[in-house]
Order: sequence, then C-alpha cells, then structure tokens
Amino acid sequence: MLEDVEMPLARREMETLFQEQPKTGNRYLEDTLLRSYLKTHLPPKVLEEVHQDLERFGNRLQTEIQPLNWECELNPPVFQQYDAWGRRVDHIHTCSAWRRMKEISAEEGLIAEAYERRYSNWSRLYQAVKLYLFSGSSGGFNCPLAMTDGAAKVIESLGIPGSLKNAFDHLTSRDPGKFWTSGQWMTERRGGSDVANGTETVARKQPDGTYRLYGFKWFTSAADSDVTLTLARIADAEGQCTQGSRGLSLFFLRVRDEEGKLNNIEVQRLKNKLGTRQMATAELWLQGARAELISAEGCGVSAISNMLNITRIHNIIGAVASMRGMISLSRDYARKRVAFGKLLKDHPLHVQTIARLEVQARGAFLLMMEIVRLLGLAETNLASEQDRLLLRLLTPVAKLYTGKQATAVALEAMESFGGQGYMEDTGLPVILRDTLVLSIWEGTTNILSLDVLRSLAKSQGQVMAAFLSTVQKKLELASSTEELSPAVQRTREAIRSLRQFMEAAGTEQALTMELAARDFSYSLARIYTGALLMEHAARPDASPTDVCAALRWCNQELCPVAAESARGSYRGGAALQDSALVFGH
Ligand code: UCC
Ligand code: FAD
Repeated sequence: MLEDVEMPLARREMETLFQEQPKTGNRYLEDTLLRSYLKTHLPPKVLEEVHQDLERFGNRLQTEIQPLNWECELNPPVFQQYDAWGRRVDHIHTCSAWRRMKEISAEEGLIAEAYERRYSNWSRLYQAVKLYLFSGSSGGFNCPLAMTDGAAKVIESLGIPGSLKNAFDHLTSRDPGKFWTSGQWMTERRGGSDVANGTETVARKQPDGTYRLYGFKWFTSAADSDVTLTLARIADAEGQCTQGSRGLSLFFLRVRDEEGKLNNIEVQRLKNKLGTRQMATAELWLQGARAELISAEGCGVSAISNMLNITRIHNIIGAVASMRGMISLSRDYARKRVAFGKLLKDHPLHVQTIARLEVQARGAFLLMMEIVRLLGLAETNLASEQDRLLLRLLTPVAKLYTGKQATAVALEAMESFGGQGYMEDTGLPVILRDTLVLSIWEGTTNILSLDVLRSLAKSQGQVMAAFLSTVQKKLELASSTEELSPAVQRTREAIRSLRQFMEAAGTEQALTMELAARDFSYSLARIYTGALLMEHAARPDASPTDVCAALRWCNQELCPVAAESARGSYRGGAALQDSALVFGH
C-alpha cells in the first residue's frame, strides 16, 4: 500500500470526488401524496391505526428489508436437475433473503390484511398501500404475492369450499411457518394471450374424483410456490377434449408434497430473463400432476379472471411503486450532484424533466388508489352497481396505462443519474429491467385494450355510462376551484370528443373499435386520471402543487382516440396501410 505522503497530489484530489449515493428514507413518511390521500379518505380512527403501522413498516423497509432486496438480486435462484448420484431432483434453490421475504410477507399480513377485513372496505386499500411501499424493496417477492392474492380471491369467490379451506388458511396466514404462496400457470407454448386456443394441457379424471394433468407450462413464475391455479381441458371417456374457451376448466394443485417432492412435475429449465431475475420462472412438464377441479367444467377462463383482475391490480401497484421509487432517488441525487458549478436541483431544465415524471406518477398513484378503493367496496358489499362496473373497466385500463407510464418514467429517470444510472451496481438498471415486464405479463397492452372492449360489450353501454357520470361528478366538484377551470374545460371537451367518437364508431364496422382499442383505452386513462387529480386538487386543504399537477396533466392530449380518428387512423384503408408499412406491398 502506498504511504499517504507518496500519493501524487492529482490522485489525492481525485479521490475526494466521490459521487454521493442517492438514498430514500422512510418511504411512507416521505410520500406526501400518499399521506394526504389517506388523510382525506380514511375515517379518523382507521387513519390513526394505519398511520402508526405504516410509519413502523416504513422504518422496517429501510433498515431490514432493503438490504434483503439487494441480496435477492445478487443471489438469483439456481436450478439443480440432478443430485451428485445422478438422481433427478429438479430442485430450485432460492437464497435465504428470498425465503426471509416470504416470512416478512406473512408477518406484515401482506395478503392476510385484505381477507381479515379488520377495517371493512378500507382493508383492501390499506393492504395495497403496504404492497406499494414493499414493492420496490421486495426483491421480486411482490410477484408471488400477487398470485397468492389472486388464488385467495378465487377461492374466496367460490365460497371457500371445504376442500380448499386449508389452502385458503395457508394463503392468508400471518404465521411465517404456515404461509403459502401460489403460482398462476396460464401460458403454454402456443400462446399466452390466446389462452383459449393455446392451452393443450389435458386433465384426466381419476376414480377418486381428482384429476391428473398432462401438459407443458411454458411460463411459471415463482416456481418455488407451494400451490398453483392452472387451466386444462378435461378429457372425456374417449379421451376427447372440447377445444376453445369452452373446453377450459380451472384446477388447483399442490406443487410439492409434504416431503418437498414434486407432484409428478418435471422442471425443464429456468427462464433466462431480462429482469425479475430474483424470482424463478420455470418451464414445467406436468406428467400426471394430481389436481382438484375448482370451476364448473368449461368455465375456467371466467373463473381464473378473478385471479387475473387481482394480479393486474398488483401490476398497477408495482408500476406506481417503480415510478415513485425512481423519482425519489432522482430527487435525492439532484440535491447532491453538482454540474456546471451548481447542484442539479438548481438547473431548471433538469428539474423540469423530473417534474414531468412527477405529474405522471401522481396521476398513476391516484388511479391506483381509486381502483383499490372500489375493490374494497366491492368486497364488503358496499359497492353500487356503478362502482362494480367502474372497477371492471378501470382495472385493464390502469394496468395497461401504468405499465407504459412506468417504463417511460424509469427510462427517463435513469438518464437523470447520468452515466451512474447505467451502472449495474447502483441498482438502477435492476429497477428498469423489472419495470419493463409490467406491460407484458398479466396481459399485454393490446390484449388489455381488447379486454376494455370486452367489458364494454358485456355491459350494453352501462360501463361507459358509469365512467362518464363519475367523471362528470368529479368535474362538478372541481368546478368550485377557480384555478382548475382550464383543466375542467379541457376535460369537458375531451368527453365531448369521446362521445362523438363512440357514436361514430357505433355506426361503423367492428374493425374500427379493434384498431382504436389502444388509443381508446389511453383516452379513458387520461380522462379519468385527470378527473382524479382535479378532485384531489379541489380538497379544502389542497396545496398549490396539487392544482399544478392537475393542470399539467390536463394539458396533454386527453382524448387521443378522437384525434387519431379525425386523422383517419381507423378507417378501412388504414389497416391495409399499416400492413403495407410493416410488411411492404
Ligand atoms: O403473466 C402471468 C403471471 C406473471 C407473474 C405474476 C405477475 C404479478 C404482478 C406483479 C407485481 C408487480 S399469468 C398469465 C397472464 N395471462 C393473461 O393475462 C392472459 C391474457 N389474455 C387474456 O386476458 C384474454 O383476454 C383471455 C385469455 C381472458 C381471453 O379468453 P377467451 O376465453 O378467449 O375470452 P372470452 O371468451 O371473451 O372470455 C371467457 C369468459 C367470459 O365470461 P362468460 O363465460 O361468463 O361469458 C368473459 O367475460 O371470461 C370472462 N372474462 C373476464 N371476466 C375474460 N376476461 C375477464 C376479466 N378480465 N374480468 C372478468
Ligand atoms: P403472444 O400472445 O404471442 O403475443 C405476441 C404479441 O402479439 C404481443 O405484443 C401481443 O400484444 C400481440 N397480440 C396477440 N394477440 C393480439 C390481438 N388479438 N390483437 C393485437 N395484438 C395481439 N404466464 C403465466 O401463465 N404464468 C406465469 O407465471 C408467467 N410468468 C411470466 C414471467 C415473465 C418474466 C414473462 C415475461 C412472462 C410470464 N408469463 C407467465 C407469460 C405472459 O403472461 C405472456 O408472455 C403474455 O401473456 C403474452 O403471451 P405470449 O408470450 O404468448 O405472447
């Protein structure tokens, strides 16, 4: 080692040029929007209790959970196919930090809270807030939690049949020794979007009434989970299966037995993924896996949609958490990093860049809270028909929209750290990679846009009526705040355009709506989010920043579907042009 005196001056000077690491403190205490939301909406008694728990949880995240998060990234799961003596074991080794995340999830009631309903309709929202705070430090454990919640929801919606009572108790347990997680095996090689035509797995009935499943599941995340829900086609006495959606039924199965031996399942390999590397996603051969039929025969897709809608809400939570996490770090970095003789925070162009991200994150946050509020009402029988319809519509809308927002925010925020943002060991690329999947799994953007149309078609106009009347109510409320009037005005215009578009589309061919589906969903997301931002800004104790966020949000194109329609983007010839542009003539 060089003696201090021998060190050249230039090098000594350079060694003082450390870049300070951006940090976040107690996530709950630092999140002013979250706290103002809770203060506005929660009954005082609930707020008091929840506040205490969230403050404690915020500290636990910072001191205990955040270090585990990084350990999970550094120690991804490892697949061992054979033991030293050539015996096939198919063991997925997970790190101790990952296993600790499972225990913490139980201790914190991250699933239990939603099903115990200590705070009636507010329990769901409270659970969602904890998940939101946990998400960015969870080392990818938010993924199994999403599916566990989805499985519990399906079982609950079936009335917790006797045969599933034990599983439900495990999935919703606060006891780390008892807590189970679930997988969600829907995707097969022939297609993950078109599940109805992609599913080849066959279920053969056994004399004892159970089934054995044979097939290949192409994507199975959190493959170390205890149980799973999956789809298969029941074979009749001749071995024939009904094809399409009506041939699919929903099954529950234990992945391993009490000794940890796989349930006639072989692991082909673990996926080599761009992100979510902390979590094992496997390809699995089902070779007679014993399973229980839990839906009516042929009603598998509608039965698993209870799971889908919950996991999609978790996806929304993950997206908002990613945005908030990136922005918090970026904000802290701006307070520490000097460029051109002053801190980044004193460069208006840099701050403008982050402020634009902040507007996106605020909007997404309020949309997330609206959805979990509605879910809480629905689960405690306090929801009106209008609330239920809105929940059905807004879930795919928010999943697809926040997925895209989170990707854009994570990318831009990464740049705000300069070259450091690109350095693997800062952890920032991990956040970006893990965010990119949010638009793919749980239904891609296009598939969810089509699901938005499905929800419209199913309700014969009632969904749109619920959407429009809720937005109108929020606008009326916002009208009393003078500063918000430009935003109110712009949203009213957007609604007029949306109505005109829908009337015109109703008279044209179905292709119009299919081509418009994505822009249509974006329009719903922007209009509804704008209304939520205005509602929040119209509170008596709203801050000028709340007003500013609402005004800025509403300054963007709120109804892109009408604008694109006016450009002729959905006319008959447009699809042909699209095809020519992509594939040539
Ligand atoms: O990706 C996955 C796990 C990733 C890891 C976990 C991430 C956790 C989040 C993270 C936290 C950060 S699991 C795989 C996800 N796969 C998908 O999302 C599939 C995407 N494809 C679709 O969503 C399609 O639209 C399908 C599969 C639902 C289309 O199915 P069908 O059978 O062709 O569609 P149908 O015939 O229109 O629908 C069949 C029934 C209908 O009801 P009935 O039978 O009563 O008429 C539909 O109304 O299902 C009903 N249905 C729904 N109901 C379909 N979708 C829904 C829905 N979303 N809500 C309510
Ligand atoms: P495809 O269905 O082939 O889609 C390809 C493209 O075509 C997409 O862009 C899609 O939007 C578009 N497209 C398809 N149909 C239409 C249409 N009608 N109109 C317009 N565009 C269309 N699945 C599980 O079941 N369980 C898991 O645990 C799981 N974990 C995953 C983990 C990771 C990290 C990833 C990346 C995926 C995981 N998946 C899982 C699979 C995931 O749900 C699917 O990849 C996804 O649903 C898309 O299906 P696909 O890959 O077959 O794409």
